[in-house]
Amino acid sequence: MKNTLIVIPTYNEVDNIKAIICELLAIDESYHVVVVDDSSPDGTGSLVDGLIPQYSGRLFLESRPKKEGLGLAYLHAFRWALKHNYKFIFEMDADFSHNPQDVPKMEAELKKGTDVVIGSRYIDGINVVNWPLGRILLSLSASYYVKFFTGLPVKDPTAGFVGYRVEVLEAIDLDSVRFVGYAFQIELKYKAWKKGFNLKEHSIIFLNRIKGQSKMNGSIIWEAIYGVVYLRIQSLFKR
Ligand SMILES: Nc1nc2c(ncn2[C@@H]2O[C@H](COP(=O)(O)OP(=O)(O)O)[C@@H](O)[C@H]2O)c(=O)[nH]1
Ligand SMILES: [Mg+2]
Repeated sequence: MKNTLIVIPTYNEVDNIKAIICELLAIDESYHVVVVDDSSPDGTGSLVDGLIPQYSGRLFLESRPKKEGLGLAYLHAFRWALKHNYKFIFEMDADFSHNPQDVPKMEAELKKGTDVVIGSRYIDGINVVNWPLGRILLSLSASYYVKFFTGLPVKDPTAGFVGYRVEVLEAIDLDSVRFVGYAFQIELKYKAWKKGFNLKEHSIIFLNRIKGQSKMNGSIIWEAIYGVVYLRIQSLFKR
């Protein structure tokens, strides 16, 4: 079984993607990266394509025809990862909000037996740098809201920096995952927890992006609000 795959979903990340790939692949020879690009108009996909010869066998590009949200991009990558026999699979943003140097520390948790390791902003206070106050409050309220409705014992349920043992992704019915934004992040953690896997939060410092634009929008927030209620109700019927 191959070792560790880092999945990076991209939409218009031409200013970030090369640097993050180079930094990740320099950390450990055993790391592989797959970029799932939704045909970014800024040429992110062709930039990655051009780097592939330099990192032959360690860097992969999966291109999707249109922008459909990061959830579907991740599901595509998870199916790809399962087919290619990776042991540990990471989710990570392209924009350096997640520090590549945290990957080996989080991977060490998986090696120690954790099933899902979450790069968490909220276990040692509030470790978010340069986000507007409104976004911090939104993210923190989302955390309390998720805890209240679902009981999920995680302080940062919308975190997008996550490492999974492959067994977790095998056990979750990927076809049943229905959300695409923050709700996607909540849904996967919730489903892993409900299946009895152990989740551990690893403290990280989250930096607001310096380059490129956030793709967050009102529909992502709305999806998270009703998504949490949906997950809770669905789990009542599944008992
Ligand atoms: N493939 C794909 N990637 C996306 C999409 N939306 C966001 N992303 C990527 O998901 C990551 C997080 O998105 P970002 O805009 O930084 O969200 P924020 O950090 O919540 O503001 C980045 O790497 C984005 O390029 C999408 O629709 N498709
Ligand atoms: Mg971001």
